[in-house]
Amino acid sequence: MPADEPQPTTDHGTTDSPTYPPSPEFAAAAAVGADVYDRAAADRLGFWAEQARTLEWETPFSTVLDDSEAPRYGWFTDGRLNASHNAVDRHVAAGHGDRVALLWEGEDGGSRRITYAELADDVARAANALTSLGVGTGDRVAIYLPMIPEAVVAMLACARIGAPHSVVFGGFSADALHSRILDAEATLVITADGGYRRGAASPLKPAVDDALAKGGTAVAHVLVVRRTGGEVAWTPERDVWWHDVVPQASAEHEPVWVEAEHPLFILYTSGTTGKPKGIFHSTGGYLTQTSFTHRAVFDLHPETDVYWCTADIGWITGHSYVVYGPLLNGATQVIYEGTPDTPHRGRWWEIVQKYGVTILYTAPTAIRTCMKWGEDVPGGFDLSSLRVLGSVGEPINPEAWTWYRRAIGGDRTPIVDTWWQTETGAIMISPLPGVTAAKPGSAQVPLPGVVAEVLDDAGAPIHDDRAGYLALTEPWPAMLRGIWGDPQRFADTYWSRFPGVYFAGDGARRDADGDIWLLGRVDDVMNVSGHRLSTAEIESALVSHPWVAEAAVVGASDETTGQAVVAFVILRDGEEVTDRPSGDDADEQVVAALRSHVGAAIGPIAKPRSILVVAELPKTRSGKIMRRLLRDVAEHRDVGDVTTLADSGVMGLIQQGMAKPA
Ligand code: 6R9
Repeated sequence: MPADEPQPTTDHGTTDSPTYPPSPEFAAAAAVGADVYDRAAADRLGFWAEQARTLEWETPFSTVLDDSEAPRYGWFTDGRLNASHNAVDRHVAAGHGDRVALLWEGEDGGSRRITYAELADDVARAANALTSLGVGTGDRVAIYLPMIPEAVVAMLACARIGAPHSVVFGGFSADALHSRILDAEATLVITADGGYRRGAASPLKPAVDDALAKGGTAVAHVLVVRRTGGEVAWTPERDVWWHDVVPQASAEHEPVWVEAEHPLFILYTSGTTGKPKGIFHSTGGYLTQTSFTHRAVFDLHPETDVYWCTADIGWITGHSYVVYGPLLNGATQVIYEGTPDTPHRGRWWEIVQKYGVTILYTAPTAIRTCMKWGEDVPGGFDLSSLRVLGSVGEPINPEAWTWYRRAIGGDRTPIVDTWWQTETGAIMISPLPGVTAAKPGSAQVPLPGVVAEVLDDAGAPIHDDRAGYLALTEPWPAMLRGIWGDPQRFADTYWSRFPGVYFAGDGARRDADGDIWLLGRVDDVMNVSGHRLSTAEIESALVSHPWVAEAAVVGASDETTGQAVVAFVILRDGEEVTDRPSGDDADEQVVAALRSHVGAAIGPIAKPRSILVVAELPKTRSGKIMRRLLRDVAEHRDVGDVTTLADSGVMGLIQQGMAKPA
């Protein structure tokens, strides 16, 4: 639960920072004009109903919002539709079958071009194959794949038969995969032999084998895509090659029409406790808002744009703005399998040039990394096709914003800084590129149909630039429908801080122009390179190691990754610890072992940047670890008020330890 006062995690600008209005030409041709705000304000539910009707419904809805079981809101509840029909078949039926849906670029230089008609066939075949493997409507399917076209096909095939997918990021470990498979009671896992990362084939299937060997799961089959051709261990009866069942299946498939509230997917995200939350989303409301926001925020013109979102499908951005949003709008998009610096640091810009990318959506951490590599890297490529740039995942500091606009956008492109969360399902706060005069560092205004406030401790709205808590005060179509299997945690986490109002967990302030500036998380969730990590989850991974007695983890600000994980550990003494290194470099060895232990328990992204072995942790008299002080230490600041510490001497010892490199 919120522990600290809202605090800025990055430098941010001020109300009198320069603004960048859209050019008159851009504004005149924009997909959405300024009038949309007034229309939505005049009739919010009518506005969302109008957006929902841009989808194709098998049974039209008459109810827009059902708030009878709030906060478990329902949208378009009496309508029926299918997500894959709307994302793919609909465009083929409308005569756009020959339009390219996916321009896939493998890290190893391979590429594939898939039209909407081909995608429709692939999805139908995969849906038939899933059915033949015993997956029924309502069953959960875990997807653990690299960024290859089959990942998109797999998600849409699940949606086609009404089987909620649970995509697990390919960088997560076997342990993390196991707990997610268990929690969702998935009956099928879709994976690949491996994928290409940093110039080499990196295996995936062994993690699935390890996860399932831990036992307790309901998994009947593992469907395996061949990507790298590497050796894989095989469990007959259970394991099935994708190429043995999908291409052979019929391309005829009647979609399963589901109720608007039918769960489309579960996606696990970090919360304030050690156990990740299975956020689940509906079908009708989620599709309505992802398609509207994708069109409006990126000014999408599907006939001419080439869109590229660099997110992995393992995160919500990959769900909403690689898979559902763009495909619902019939966009042509690039999907890239690998890392930005393989085989060279200009790889992204080479891709922009090769495909004539017009809209690019990425994260501040990537922008800051490119800044570090230098402007001459993108300068070596023709980026003149770009016309809209987007940012997501964490606050973007004005310096990075300005660099992005100049070095990538040729000082011409609008930038949309989009605030949203796994829980919100779709973008909530963002400029509109053809309407808003952009202010570097501020996500600015709630989108049409969205109502957000900055609240003080007592829940009263703040409009005078003071820091407070970001809250969403009206329900929205793509809102999470719950935490899988844990309605109490859903109510406690989001709806109890300010009763009846959604508490986002972010600090924010609203300036005199009414623009919102995000200040970072106010709870124990860290944001590392735009990925959410929980301090508690990493702490419990650390204490699961036999050498560790106690651990405290904080997010320290980091120039490139936004925040970095810094851990403080107390080692266990006693006779049972026999294998701990001793000698001169004992601490280094311990630290290395603990870092890889965290990597194995959660995934490489969770490995602490530094681990400090300490004798004591700063605690209040009630025994609560004072993370604020540890953050001060990790960020090399003078330690503030220590009067509530049970033992005020402990901070001196910890600071001495921090002085030497960990
Ligand atoms: C989409 C996504 C959500 C958290 C959120 C906030 C941070 C995301 C931001 C931003 C400032 C932005 N966040 N976008 N902070 N400005 N434009 O990232 O979802 O992984 O669930 O993270 O990310 O702290 O609460 P998710």
